[in-house]
Amino acid sequence: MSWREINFDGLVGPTHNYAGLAFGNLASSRNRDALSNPRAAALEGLEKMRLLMDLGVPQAVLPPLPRPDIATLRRLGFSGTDQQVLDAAWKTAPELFAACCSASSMWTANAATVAPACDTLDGRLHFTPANLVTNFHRSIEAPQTTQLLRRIFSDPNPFAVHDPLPAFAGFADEGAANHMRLGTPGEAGVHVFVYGTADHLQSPTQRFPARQTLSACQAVARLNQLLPQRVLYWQQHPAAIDAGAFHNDVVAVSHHHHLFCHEQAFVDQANVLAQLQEKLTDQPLQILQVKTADIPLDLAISTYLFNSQIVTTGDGSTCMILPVECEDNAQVKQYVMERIVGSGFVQKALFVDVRQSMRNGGGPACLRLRVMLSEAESASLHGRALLTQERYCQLRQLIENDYPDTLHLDDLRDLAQAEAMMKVVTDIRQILGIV
Ligand code: SUG
Repeated sequence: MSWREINFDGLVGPTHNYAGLAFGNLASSRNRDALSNPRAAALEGLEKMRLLMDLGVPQAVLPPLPRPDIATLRRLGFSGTDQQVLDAAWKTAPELFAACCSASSMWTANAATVAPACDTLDGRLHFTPANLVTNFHRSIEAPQTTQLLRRIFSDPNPFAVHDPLPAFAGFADEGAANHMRLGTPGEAGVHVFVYGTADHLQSPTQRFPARQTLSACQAVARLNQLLPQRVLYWQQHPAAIDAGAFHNDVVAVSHHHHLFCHEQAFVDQANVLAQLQEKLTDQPLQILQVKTADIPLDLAISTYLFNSQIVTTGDGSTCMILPVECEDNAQVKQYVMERIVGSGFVQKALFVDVRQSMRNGGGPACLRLRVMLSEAESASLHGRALLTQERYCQLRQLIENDYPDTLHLDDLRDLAQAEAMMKVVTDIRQILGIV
């Protein structure tokens, strides 16, 4: 049986904007209130998907969630006609209005934690959607993402989509961004869960919140039916979180037997890496740890060096997809060419422009959820989420025709504009056969 890792990228939604909603995410705070370009943002994301498809890496698309989320505003007590709801929220609670307009579901690395069937006790592919309770605008994604995953992975024989963990700070969960699955596709892998705090009432950080708890990681491992002896729990280094690495995938990325991380990514790093090496016995692990002396944390975070994708391309080689910000910085570019490619850690490095998403703290790896599927499971997917040349053209045309070029939040106060944005999402779902 052949297995393949499919990247499910979130297509950027037409309400993409900069509202400064994510405390601890430096880019989000810095770009608060900047004018956004939804059309450019969606095209950047789509071009990244096409690049991967052209490299022979299976690629799929998750549609954006409909925004503005008027139903959530009603749950918060705004009433009257839809126009009155939008007006009242805008005037009296602009931060709630902004939260309900956010296109944050684009960062599908936070959609769920995934366990492939080859790793689970019941031989099914498991998803636990993330509750994202640390940030309100993200927490409202959870039920809608659950529904979406249940639509695409609807066959209960090969797939299980759980409910998100209970919405409690002690179970704060941010999904695959804090999880790494290492090993050969189709064979029992090792699952590394990375938490920010073991006690939600006493964070080890000084400056920024730790978004993932140990209790959440343990619950997800149980739900996803992982063998306890194939699971590791590592603590993210508080210094990394305080420097702006609000998720593990800002300081580390893995793929099969590759692990690329900053030397300040984890607490007790030498030990935890040795534990991983011990568990992963089928093939030697290739670890590249970047030294602070070569790339300090703040430079790693401003360029998003670690928010790269490591992929196996159609010809079997390993390629790293990095944000163009890494190419623009001479020090980081030199590191990439000499130490990452030059050392043979990967065969190739390609840089992609996802600047619109980067301004909200979302790099190439944030935009994708990896799902490892057997051939039979791929055939059971509902709809047309897999990207093809035809789907690419349809999506590109829709974005060019229907997405706003620029957007400021107050544009969405107007119900006609808000409804036009929701209609775009419906049309995308139609293209993807997810209705
Ligand atoms: O949760 N930004 C997202 C970025 C998520 C990146 N994902 C990963 N690292 N996997 C967040 O901080 C900003 C929205 C705003 O400010 O308008 C935001 O939600």
